[in-house]
Amino acid sequence: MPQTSLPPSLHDALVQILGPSGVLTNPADTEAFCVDWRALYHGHCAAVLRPANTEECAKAVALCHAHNVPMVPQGGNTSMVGGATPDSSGRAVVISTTRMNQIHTIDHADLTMTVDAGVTLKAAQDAASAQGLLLPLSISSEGSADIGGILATNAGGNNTVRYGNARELALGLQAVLPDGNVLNLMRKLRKDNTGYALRQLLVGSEGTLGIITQAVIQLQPAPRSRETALCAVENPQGALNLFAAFRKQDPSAIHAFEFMSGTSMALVNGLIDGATLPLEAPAPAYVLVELASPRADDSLRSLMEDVLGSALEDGLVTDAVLAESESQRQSLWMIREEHAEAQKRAGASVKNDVSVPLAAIPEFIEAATKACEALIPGIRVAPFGHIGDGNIHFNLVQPEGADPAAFLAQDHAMMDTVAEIVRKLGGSFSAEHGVGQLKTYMMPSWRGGAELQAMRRIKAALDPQDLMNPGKVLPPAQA
Ligand code: FAD
Ligand code: 2HG
Ligand code: ZN
Repeated sequence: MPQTSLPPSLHDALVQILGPSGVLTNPADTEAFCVDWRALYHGHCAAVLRPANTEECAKAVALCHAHNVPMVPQGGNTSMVGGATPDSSGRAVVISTTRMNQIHTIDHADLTMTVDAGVTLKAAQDAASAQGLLLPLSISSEGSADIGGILATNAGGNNTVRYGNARELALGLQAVLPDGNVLNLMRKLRKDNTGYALRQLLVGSEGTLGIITQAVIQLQPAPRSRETALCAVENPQGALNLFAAFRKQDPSAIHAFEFMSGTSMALVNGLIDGATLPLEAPAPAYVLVELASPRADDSLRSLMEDVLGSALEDGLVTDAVLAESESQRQSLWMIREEHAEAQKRAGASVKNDVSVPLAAIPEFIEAATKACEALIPGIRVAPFGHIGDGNIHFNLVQPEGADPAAFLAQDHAMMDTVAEIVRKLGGSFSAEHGVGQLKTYMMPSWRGGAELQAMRRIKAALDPQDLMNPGKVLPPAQA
């Protein structure tokens, strides 16, 4: 007998559609799908459904809809906001996209890739790269996060500064709506003004309006030259001044411009094997800058050397190292990409994935640091992030030796303290990770009035039974 709360007739019908390996009910098999990457949320599910294509997905969704069973779409399960974790009731099914994993075509004329939702971002990047092309979105979780997940969350990451968020890359999309109907928007058009932008509505909807099953992603020519440098700076203002210096010379050359505080860098150096700081001495803050171009010439090298040369002379940069090989480049990136993992190893942390206008970043970091240190003595304020986009991961790590649960019990106090400073500076409480279940409580005060009402109406129109990822993004109606 399957261990599930699904009615036997529904279970059998799902097995008919998806095959026995497409319907997991054994808790040992479903457990990993019910906990998030940070292990903040532990849910339960009636089953994990694993459709292999859009048609199977649509049939499974139609059946769940008919039986009033809530559905939680899940890709790589790397959400930072508990977006893909079911609640504790055990009523929902998780619909995992990992078996929808075909790369269909790479089109050199249109510079696009047609791909299933369950293809990991890394597999899609590698396929593009093998054909001399670039899929211009990069995040540290790209080995697990998949195309459906990155579109559903409108992921940002390291190359947003040059190419925009996932939304800007999605030319076409296919999705299964909450009632099982298939919305086919798989067009490859760069111009198509024919009514409401449903594709853009699905992007960033965090699984609450439907399950993305395929997409057409825009590609770029692969870079043929790259220059990468790690720089020590005195403070966030120094990082911004350096950004302005590069931007003044050639904004299109900047492929990544990442900020790391001294505290967050020290955690990486201390907790991640091989992540040694390749500079003379620790600094208050760092920038990882990458320039790239489809041209194979040495103009990028001159650009990097000119800007860094002046910055070193002026004292804006106090030390710098340039990657001299691909392996050195990867070592520099590893230091940046291990920030999330290092903070996970350092104990409990509270994440504030915020954005503010660029000019307000120094004031934001200074004010928020002071406020959080006053709130919790010994707290380790460890900001880093995509400073070129105005997006700072203003993360707060528990005091050394503190009780993680006691620290996390104050998460709303910390989040609200930071958010109020962000609000005053005209920013957003969630820049790239989304709302999920972690931040729904913030929606009424940040997106209240007509904005939240419009969102609720859209949700009610497409999902009147509230079956698709309930409890995510939108707070309960009375809130
Ligand atoms: P999941 O975690 O499985 O799901 C995320 C949300 O999307 C959930 O609400 C889920 O219900 C929904 N969803 C998933 N698949 C579908 C689908 N096919 N159709 C509809 N809804 C779906 N994010 C950034 O933006 N930038 C970063 O730099 C970044 N770095 C990260 C680094 C690490 C180490 C980790 C753990 C996370 C990071 N993230 C980052 C957050 C996360 O990886 C991204 O949000 C990613 O886009 C999620 O993809 P996923 O496939 O894992 O989605
Ligand atoms: C990153 O930029 C991710 O590395 C993770 O968005 C951020 O750990 C975080 O808060
Ligand atoms: Zn990020």
